[in-house]
Amino acid sequence: NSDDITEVNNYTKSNYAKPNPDYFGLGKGMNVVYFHLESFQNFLIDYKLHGEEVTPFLNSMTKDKNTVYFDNFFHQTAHGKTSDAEFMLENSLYGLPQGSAFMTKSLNTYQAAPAILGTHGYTSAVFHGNSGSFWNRDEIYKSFGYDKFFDSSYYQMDPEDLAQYGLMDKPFLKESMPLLKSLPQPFYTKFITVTNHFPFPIDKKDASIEPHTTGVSSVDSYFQTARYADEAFKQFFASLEKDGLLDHTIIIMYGDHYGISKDNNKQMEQVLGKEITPFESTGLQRVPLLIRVPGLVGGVNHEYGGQIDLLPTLLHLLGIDTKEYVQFGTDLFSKQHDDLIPFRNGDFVSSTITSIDGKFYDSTTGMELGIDKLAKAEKGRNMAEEKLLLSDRVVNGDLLRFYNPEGFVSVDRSKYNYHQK
Ligand code: GP9
Ligand code: MN
Repeated sequence: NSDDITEVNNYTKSNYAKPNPDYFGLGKGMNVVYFHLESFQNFLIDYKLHGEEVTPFLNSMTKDKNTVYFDNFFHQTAHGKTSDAEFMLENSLYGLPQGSAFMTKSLNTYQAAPAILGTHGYTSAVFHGNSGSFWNRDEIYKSFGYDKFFDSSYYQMDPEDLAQYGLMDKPFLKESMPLLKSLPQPFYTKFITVTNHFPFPIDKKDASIEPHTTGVSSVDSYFQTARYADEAFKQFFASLEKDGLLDHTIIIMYGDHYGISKDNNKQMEQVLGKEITPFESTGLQRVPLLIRVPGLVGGVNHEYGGQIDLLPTLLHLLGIDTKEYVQFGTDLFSKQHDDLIPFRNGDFVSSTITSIDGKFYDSTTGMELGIDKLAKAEKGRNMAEEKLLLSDRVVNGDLLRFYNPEGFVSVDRSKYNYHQK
C-alpha cells in the first residue's frame, strides 16, 4: 500500500547521488541510442586470438575521444536474461529473483525511461529483429511508454539472413536505418542484436576469424559471433555518421549478460591462461559499458557499477534530475555514486569487497578478507539485501501505482499498438 511506497521513497531519496556538474546536461536535448551487445563479456575487449584482436572496432571505441569506457561494470541479470537487463536499464529497478518481470509484471505501473523522456519531448522506439511477443516485449513496452516497437514484422526476414533469435545483426541494422530516420528528433532508442547468442552458431561466410581451440564448439565460435557483432556495430556507427546523427546523439553500448557460463570455466582457463577461482568467475560477470557523448572527454573510468545505474546516469547526462524518481541505481559520474553492486543470488561486488557464496574477498587482490574486515563486509551484504528486498517490494506490489513524481505524466497503455502485419 501507500505506506510501503513511502518507505521505499525514503530509501531511494537517502541513496540519491546528486549529479556531477561536469557531466550534468552535457547531452541535453540529444538523441539517445542504446546498443545492446548480446551475451558480450568484458574479457573480449582487447582479447587477442591467433594474434588478432577479436573486436577491433569496439576496442577502438574504448579509446574514442568522446567515449568513456567503464571497465568495472557488471551485469546483474538472473533468469530473465536479456529481459532483466532491459528491465534494469529502463527502470533502475532490479529484475526478480525468479522468472522474468517482463513476463509476470507487464501490466504494472512504471516510471520508465521512455515515459520520463516523453514528457521532455522525446520519441521512443525499440528495434529488434525477432517476434514482438518474445519476452512479452509487446506488452511491457506499452507500460514503459514506448511509442514504437519495430519487431520482425517491420523487417525483411529472408530465411538466409536468419539467426536463431531473429534477423542477423548486419541486415537488421541496415534495415533499421530508414526506420530510425523516420523518427522525429530527439529520439530515445534501443537496438537489440541477436547474432552473438548461445550456442553462437555462425556460417563460414559470416565468420572473419578462426574459432578458438578449446574443443567446445559453443566456446570456440563465441569469438566468431563476437567478431561479427563488432563488424555489425562498426557498420551501424558509420551509418549514423553518414546520416549526420553522430554529433547530436548519445550512444550507450552495453553487454546484457555472460555468453560463456560457469559450466565452461575449464575452457575459460584455457582462453585466459589462468585459474578460474570463484573470485575470477565473479570478475567474468563484467560486461562492457561505453558511453559516447559529443563533447564528453573520453577515457577509461574504473568506477564499479552495474546495469541498475544506467538510467540515473543517462538522465543526468540529459540534464534531467532523478531526485523525484524511485530508482535503485545511482549516477556513475556522481561523486556520491554508490558502488555496491548486488547480484540476484545475494552476492555483491564493490570497489573494495567482493562477496561470493558467504565468503569475502578483497576486490583488488582477490585475497580472502581477514577477520578484521568481516564486520564491514557483513554490513555490505545487508545493504545489498536491502536494495533487492525494497526493489522486489515495488515490483511485486506494483507500488508505483501509489506514487506520482512531480511533472511525470502517467502512461496510458491503450495509446500504443505496435503490430503492423
Ligand atoms: C530474443 C533475445 C534473446 O529476442 O533478446 O534473449 P536471451 O535469450 O538472451 O534472454
Ligand atoms: Mn541476452
